[in-house]
This record gives sequence, C-alpha cells and structure tokens, in this order.
Amino acid sequence: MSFPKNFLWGGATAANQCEGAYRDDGKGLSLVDILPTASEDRQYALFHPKEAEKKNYQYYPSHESIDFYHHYKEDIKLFAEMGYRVFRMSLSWPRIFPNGDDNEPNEAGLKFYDDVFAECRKYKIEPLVTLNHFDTPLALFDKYNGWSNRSLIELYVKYCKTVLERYQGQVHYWLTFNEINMILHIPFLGGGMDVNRAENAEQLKYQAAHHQLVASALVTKLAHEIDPENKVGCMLAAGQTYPYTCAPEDVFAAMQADREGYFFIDVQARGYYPSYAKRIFENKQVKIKMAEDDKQILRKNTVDFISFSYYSSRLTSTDPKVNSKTADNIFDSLKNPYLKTSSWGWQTDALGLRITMNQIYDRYQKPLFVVENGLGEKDVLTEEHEVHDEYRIAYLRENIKEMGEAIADGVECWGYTSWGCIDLVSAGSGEMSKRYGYIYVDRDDQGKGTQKRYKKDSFSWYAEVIASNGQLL
Ligand code: P53
Repeated sequence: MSFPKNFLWGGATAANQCEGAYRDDGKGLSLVDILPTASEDRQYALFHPKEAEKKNYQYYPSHESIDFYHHYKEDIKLFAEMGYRVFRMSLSWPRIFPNGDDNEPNEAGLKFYDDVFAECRKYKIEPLVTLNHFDTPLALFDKYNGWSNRSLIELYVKYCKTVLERYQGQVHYWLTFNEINMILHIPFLGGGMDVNRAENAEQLKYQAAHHQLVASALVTKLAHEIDPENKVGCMLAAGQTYPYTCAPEDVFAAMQADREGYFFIDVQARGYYPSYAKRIFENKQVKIKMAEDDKQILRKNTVDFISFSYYSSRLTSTDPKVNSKTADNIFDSLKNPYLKTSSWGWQTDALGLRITMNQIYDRYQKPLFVVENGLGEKDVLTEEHEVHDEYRIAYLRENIKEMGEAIADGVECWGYTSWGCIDLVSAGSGEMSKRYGYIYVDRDDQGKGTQKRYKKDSFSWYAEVIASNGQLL
C-alpha cells in the first residue's frame, strides 16, 4: 500500500471548538456561545435554541475552550513536530464580522488569522480553511433566523470576499460549509436557525439549504477569480448506510438514507439538483423559492474537490422490531452487531471508510479529502503526564489502512486530517472529556485545569506514520 508522494497528512480543528477568547478583541457571539455542556442540557439547547438563549447556564465550554487563541504558537509547533503538511482549521465569522451584518470587518479578528497563517508558513504547513464551521454569528440567528433568510447569502459572500482577499496567497485550500448536510439534522448549528415554530420544518431546512448551496457556488466563483490557484471543496458528514438485511426494502431504505446527504454534494459537485429531489420535495411538501439566476450560478461553479468527515458507517432497517440504536448519534442509526462501540456509542468501521470513499469517488469522479476521522474517548493522564491511548492508535491505524486500500482501489485522495488533533470541546455534547487529540489538554468538563498540553502515545505514533508516508502504521 502506498500513499501519493505529496499526500497531505495533518489534523483538523474548528474555531468554535478550540479558540475560546469568545469576547476578545471585538469578537461577537457565535451560535455555540449559548450552548452549555453536559448531555441533557446540551441536547435541549441544540434543539430549542430560542429558549436556551434566555437561560443562564452555569458553564459555557466554548467561552474559554482550550484557548487556542492564546496558545496557537505552541500548538502549531507541536503539529509541526508531528510533521503535519496540512492543518485544517476554520475562521470564526463573528470574529471578523461580530454581528454578521456590520459594514466593516473587525481588523483585530483578521489580524489574528494573519498570525496563525504566518505560524503555519514557518513550518511549511498548508492551511485548509473552513469558512463556516457551525458558527454563524448569533446576531444573525436573532435578526434573520439564520440561513432560512435569503439575506444570509449576501452577508456570507461579503465575509468570504473579505477573507479570500485578505489571505490571498496564504491559503490555497478552502471549504465553504462544514458538514453541509448537518443542516437537516442540527438546524441550529448547521443553519443558525430555530425550526420549532415553522409550519413545515422541512420547508425551512431545505430553503436554508438552497441558500447555502447558492452561497457556496458564489464563493467558489469568487475564490477562483481572486486566485486561480485556490481549490474549493464541499464537505459532507459521510458514512455509508448499510441495510440491516438483504430484504430489498432494507436496501432501498439504505439508498434513500444516503441520498439525504448526497443531495447536497450532487448540487455542489455536479451543478444541479438531482432528479430524485423532486420526489423528496413532493413527499415533504417542500417548495424551494429560487431567484432567477440561481440555477445558472449552481451550474457554473462546481467544487474542485470533495471533502468529508467519516467516523462510522450507519445502519437502517424497515423492520420496526429491529430498533436497537447506537447511543448519542445525531444520525439515526441502528446498532451494528458486527462493530465495536465507543464509550459514546459511536461504532468503529474502518472498512466502511474504504466503502464510503469508493462510493463517493464512483459518484463524482473528483479528488477526495478526508478532513475528519477519529475516535472520541476518555483519556487518563498519568502522574508522569502520559496518556496511553492505544485504543486511539488502533482506530486510526485501521482507518488509515483502509484509506490506503481505497487509494489502491483507484480513488484519488489529496490528504487526511484526523479530527481534533488536539483535544477540544465536543460539538455534540460540549464535553472536554470526549477527547480526539494526539495532544492532551489539561481541562475538564467544568472548565478546570491548567490548559497545559501533553503528548499522548498516539503523538509519536502519528509522527512515524507521516514520516514514513503511511508505511509504518
Ligand atoms: P463530536 C454528529 C455526527 C457526525 C459528525 O463530533 C458530527 C456530529 C456532531 O456532533 O460533527 C462533526 O464533537 C463536526 C465536528 C465534531 C465532530 O464531528 O460531537 O464537524 O465539529 O466535533 C465530532 O464528538
């Protein structure tokens, strides 16, 4: 098994889960800044954001997080020590436009990312930048109900134009929206909106999705105009859906479940709504309002590559008696008896990554980029400040091996950035204790800890993987 010579190995983070400094240097509030920690409260807040906004929760994990804002030099140095060639990160929109609709950008926010990119350049690490990763400015939720409102297109394009121009030459890889299909599953994080009071929540979600798809195409166009060397990708929360049995009904249900996500990528990669969308819209009584040239915009501005997150496969059945679900998974998935399950109920399926990559590549024939993959687990910091995370190494080893197999199958793949390369706040649960990193951060679910960084066993393991270009796993 061999990886391409210039394969981009690295790690991934998102501003909303690691920066902290939630009010520093003029930053406005982002969606996550009103979300508490602890599963129950968090789940309630994610799906009742209007109510959550009025609450006074005891602790908001995003406010300080791991304080990447003040530790970025130290952290990027550690990434360089592992040999990263790419660092996936995101820009915080409310750090740059605090209210989302300000006339002028916040210079201090822009300056912060200049500094981060300079630090990356120092170590020849290529930044891969997500423009919107679950952190639309909270003010746009209040004022417009987020992406349900068409005005968001213009505001987002303005923000993107500002950063594409500012960082021209410093960044060459861009992702327009993190896990764009998440808008159907967590409309608050994905679309900055509350769907509870809508007459037809599906209408609101798909209308918002349309706005994001048009915005993504407009930004793809802009990025190419500003710098022809820019590569723009879409981003899917992926994971092949398996049928529980070989009953044709189950197979059909699995295909339909995958189409829910492929719907977005079909538009972004092919440039038009897939023919099956018509029937989905009829069933859900959805009517998309389009502006005159929307179709043209989508048609002319498809993405250069396809990125995705992969944690596990999913499983579906049409038999109501088959109902053992995996815990804590935003995607409705049944428990697959052939797979191991993490402490958070997520299942490990390395071969599923190979299947998913082949499937996506067959469908689009565009280069792939694995931008999230990893295992969230409880880690123990020993008295010697060591973390023996052999379970994480095992997960990553198997997944990377299968990614290599997919490449050997003929899939073109540009790179791999494992999720949460340094411990950060979980998007789903708000916990720090759900750790993904090669680097342990001393901070707990109540916000206590020194914020000191420690290398886990997986740190030196991954450094070897990179140094050997995937040969030593
Ligand atoms: P956490 C659910 C299912 C699949 C991917 O998730 C998801 C989610 C949201 O929880 O999100 C992605 O932190 C996302 C990251 C997130 C990561 O998966 O809940 O892009 O922001 O942290 C892992 O364990």
